[in-house]
Amino acid sequence: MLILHDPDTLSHETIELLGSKVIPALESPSRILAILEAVSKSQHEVKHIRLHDSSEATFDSLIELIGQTHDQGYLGHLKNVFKQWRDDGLVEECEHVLPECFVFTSTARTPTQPPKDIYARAGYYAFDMSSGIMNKTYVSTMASANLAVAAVRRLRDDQVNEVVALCRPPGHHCNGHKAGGYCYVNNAALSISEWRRQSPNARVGILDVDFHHGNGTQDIFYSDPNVFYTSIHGADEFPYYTGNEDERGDGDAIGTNLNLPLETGSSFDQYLQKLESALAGLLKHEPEFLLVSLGFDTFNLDPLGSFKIHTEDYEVLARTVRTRLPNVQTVILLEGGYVVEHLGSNLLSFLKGWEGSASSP
Ligand code: Q9C
Ligand code: ZN
Repeated sequence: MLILHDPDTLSHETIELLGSKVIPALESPSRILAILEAVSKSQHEVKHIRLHDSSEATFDSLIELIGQTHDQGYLGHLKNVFKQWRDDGLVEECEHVLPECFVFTSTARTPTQPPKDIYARAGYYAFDMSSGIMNKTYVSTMASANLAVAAVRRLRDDQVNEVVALCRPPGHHCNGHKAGGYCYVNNAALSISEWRRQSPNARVGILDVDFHHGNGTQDIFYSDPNVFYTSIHGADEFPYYTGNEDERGDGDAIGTNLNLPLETGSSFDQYLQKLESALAGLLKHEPEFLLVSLGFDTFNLDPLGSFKIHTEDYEVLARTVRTRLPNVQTVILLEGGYVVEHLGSNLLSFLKGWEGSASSP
């Protein structure tokens, strides 16, 4: 299978608040290095893409696509905040911007303008403290986003049925206005925007199998009847305030959002029952394009997840999906997964199940 990587995705390396401790973020460059190491010893084809060396036209069209989802104030913040803090002497070159105060609703109105205070802006454009911004965050985020776009171009140009993009940072927690959960640009939304450039009215399916609810992706497509979003995630886990079954979409998109929270500690058999519901929903939507948000934090040893899923289960997961939705062109984007030593084998297991099922170009 074709796997896309951009070396600039490795530059972002930040901190997070976990419990009461500020620690190096679990979402680290070593995740991608471990995957690259594993796939280099496999039959899969890894293609290195370098946004950095791309034409101005490529860069402009990327910015245009990102602008369809993310607001300009937010994007300007991502691009400039580190330098602003640096120029003001608030951080050293090797340090990180983290928010200290978030938008809250005890006032009668929600703010429509970014706050003037430079500290407050960090909280205006984020919803948690696991989305630090450092010197290279913008470069990596753009490289990651570009992989999501490049994957769709490959689907179309190479006439293949699936492409994997080793996105990093991940994307599914951020919406158009706020970073959070290690995410800065919603890569899934970008792939879909790129798909829609050629098929504006396409019916699209999103299967989110990261351990966490993809609140950002849900937000972005909540009122969009053409996009069916479904997620299997840990119940009552991060991001805590979203992911309930009663979130079903808005207006004429009611019924196109399907949340399937699963008790912490669940087995793979219990997981597969939820997967059946997810697939039934997707099949009914009849997507011409499928986006898989693939997280390996469902793995039994993951520090942030709590499902009892093992390496060989990913093969079954992938086969189950591909058998039910054969021949639908699919982009698979990497989201979370934090046991670095097992990421490679987990991905290989998933790809084995995917490729071993009925699907031919
Ligand atoms: N006590 C992704 O997997 N911290 N993001 C959670 C739980 C943030 C996960 C703390 C976890 C973000 C893409
Ligand atoms: Zn996750």
